[in-house]
Amino acid sequence: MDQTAFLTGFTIMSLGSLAIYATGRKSYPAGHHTLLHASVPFIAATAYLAMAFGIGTLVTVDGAVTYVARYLDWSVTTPILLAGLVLVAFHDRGRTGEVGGYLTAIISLDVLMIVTGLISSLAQVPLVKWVWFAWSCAAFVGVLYLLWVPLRTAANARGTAVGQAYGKNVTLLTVVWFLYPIVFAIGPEGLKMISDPSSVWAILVMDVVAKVAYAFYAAKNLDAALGDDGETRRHAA
Ligand code: RET
Repeated sequence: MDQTAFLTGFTIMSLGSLAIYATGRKSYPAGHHTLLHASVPFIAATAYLAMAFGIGTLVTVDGAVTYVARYLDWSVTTPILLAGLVLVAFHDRGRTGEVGGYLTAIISLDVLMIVTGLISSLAQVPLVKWVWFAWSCAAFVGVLYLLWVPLRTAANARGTAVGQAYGKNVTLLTVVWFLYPIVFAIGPEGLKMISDPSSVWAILVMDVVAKVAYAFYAAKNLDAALGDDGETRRHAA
C-alpha cells in the first residue's frame, strides 16, 4: 500500500486538530466542545501514523487487508462524537456538561499516551520507536495543558481553598508523571542506559508514589480545603 494516503491523512488530521483548537471557543459554555472536537482528529492522526508504519495491519493469505488501527480509532472517536451530542442535549442543566467534556478529552489523551507508548516499546526500528515516543509525549503535553490551564482556572474559580488544594495535587502529580517518560527513554525499552532490574525498581517506586502516596496527599489537601460539613472553606487551613 502506498504511504502517501496515510501520511496525507496524518498531516490533515494533525493540522485539523490544531486548527479546531486554535479557532474554537476556549471557555464556558463551548470550551469543552472545542476540546472534544479537537481530540477526534488527534486520535485519527494517531491511527494514520500507525497505518503508515504498517502497525496493526493484518494481511490474510488470500490478500484481504484489515487495518486494526482504524477500528481502534473508531472505537474511541465515535463515542466522543456522540458524547458531544449528548452534552448539547443537556446543555442548559447546569455546568455538568463542561465536566463531561473535560473528562472525555483528558481521558482520550491519556489513553492515547499509554497506547502509543506501548507501540513505541514494541517497535524494533529506532526511527519508528522514537516517532511513537514523541507522539506519546505530544498526548502527555495535552494532558498537562488541560490540567494546568483550563482545569486550574476552573479550580481557582471555586475559591482559594479549592484552588490551593488543586494546585498542590496537580504539582505532585506532574512531578511524578514526568519521571515515567524519562525512565522509559533511558531504560531497556529505549536507550538501554539503565538495566532492566533498575528500571523495574524505579517504576515500582514511582507507582507507589503516584498511586498510594498521592492518594493520601490528595485526601489531606482536600480535607484542608473542605469544612467538616463538606462546604468549601473561604481560606485554606
Ligand atoms: C510512556 C512512554 C512514552 C512517552 C510517555 C510515557 C508516559 C507515561 C506516563 C505514565 C504514568 C503512569 C502512572 C501510573 C501509575 O499510577 C508511556 C512511558 C509520555 C505519564 C501515573
